[in-house]
Amino acid sequence: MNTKDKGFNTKLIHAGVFEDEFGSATVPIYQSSTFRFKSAQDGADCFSGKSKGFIYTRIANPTIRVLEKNVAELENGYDGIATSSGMGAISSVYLALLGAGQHIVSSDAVYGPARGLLEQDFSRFNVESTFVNTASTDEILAAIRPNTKVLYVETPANPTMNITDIAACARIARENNLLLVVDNTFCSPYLQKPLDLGADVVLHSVTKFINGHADIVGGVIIAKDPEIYKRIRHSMVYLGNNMDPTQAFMVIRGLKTLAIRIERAQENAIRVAHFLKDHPRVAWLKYPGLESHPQFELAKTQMRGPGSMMSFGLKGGYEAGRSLMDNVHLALLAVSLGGVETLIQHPASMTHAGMNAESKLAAGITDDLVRFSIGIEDVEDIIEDLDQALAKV
Ligand code: LCS
Repeated sequence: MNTKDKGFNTKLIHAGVFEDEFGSATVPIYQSSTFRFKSAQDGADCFSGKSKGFIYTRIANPTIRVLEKNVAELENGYDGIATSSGMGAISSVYLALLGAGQHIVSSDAVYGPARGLLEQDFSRFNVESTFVNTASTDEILAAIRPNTKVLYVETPANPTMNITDIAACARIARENNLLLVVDNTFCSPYLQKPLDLGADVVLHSVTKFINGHADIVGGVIIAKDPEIYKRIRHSMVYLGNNMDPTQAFMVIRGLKTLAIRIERAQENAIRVAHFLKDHPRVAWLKYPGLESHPQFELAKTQMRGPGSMMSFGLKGGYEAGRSLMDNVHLALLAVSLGGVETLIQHPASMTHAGMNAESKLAAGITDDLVRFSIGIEDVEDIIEDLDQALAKV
């Protein structure tokens, strides 16, 4: 079905889906590592690109292609590349777009290993990196060097909830001949479409909102330009960062409810944010849906809604936060985010523990910061759980 002119929810269900000979209502799992050629010539044609036939699952697979095409359509991109994990997506993009002697400017508050991979590993291959608060265009401009090739942005940033102006970054990227890569994990294409705002590449940890059920790990990359797409697919295939067909099936299943899950989680998050902002034990709260967020206006222009992620600190700092995390019953004390269940975690000692103390502080990942991913439970229950835990702090 051609879904190009259809609405977002219709695309979620039908984009990229092919009709098989049995009329399956859902996408079949092609759990095959390899595919038979019709003839020796057909095999040669598949390898040369003359034929579009499938060859080998690390390169491409019919089930995985459905997910890739679907997400590419949701993001208004040229095509998609599914990966084993969000880090598989990030490492494939770094490998494709950076080389020895080149430089990347990145948001300072990004998912810990996305930064660690540059600082600890790509640095060994003479790739330089600078981390700045990309919410400030001045900081970005000051960091750009003659050898800068990539501007990498996570917005809202994990876990500070800082928001970066994607359109402004796209202008900077164009003027300085850089590629703009946006990690859209915190929003999903339902809330934010970076390619429409001028980004060149968008990527996701589909482990989060896109799959949404805390039962698989995966990633996806979408490129706007065919040449860039080819470069990134090459690095995914050569690194072996591919997704597995059953994993793709699970993500396709989760993806169908993306919009209704996000609407519900966001509705809950708005209620939770209002509860927390007035609570006497809360020192600060950062949620893009509150006017107190420093980039509240920017969030309204580039995000369809404020989403369901928030960070806050308690009076009493880390000790108080730890007590809160130990006393919640409904919210799971766990890393990850974007699932149907409410999760709470402490970035400084968990997701971002790999960063050194100085970098954490500079990026605003303070010791008192507690991160909350609001799920789709009944909001009264989420608030009641928080309320009783806060009373024990
Ligand atoms: N990008 C963002 C924004 C993320 O939050 C994560 C994981 C990744 C990329 C990497 O994706 P993965 O390889 O795990 O699929 N974020 C996590 C977090 O905040 N807690 O646990 C994982």
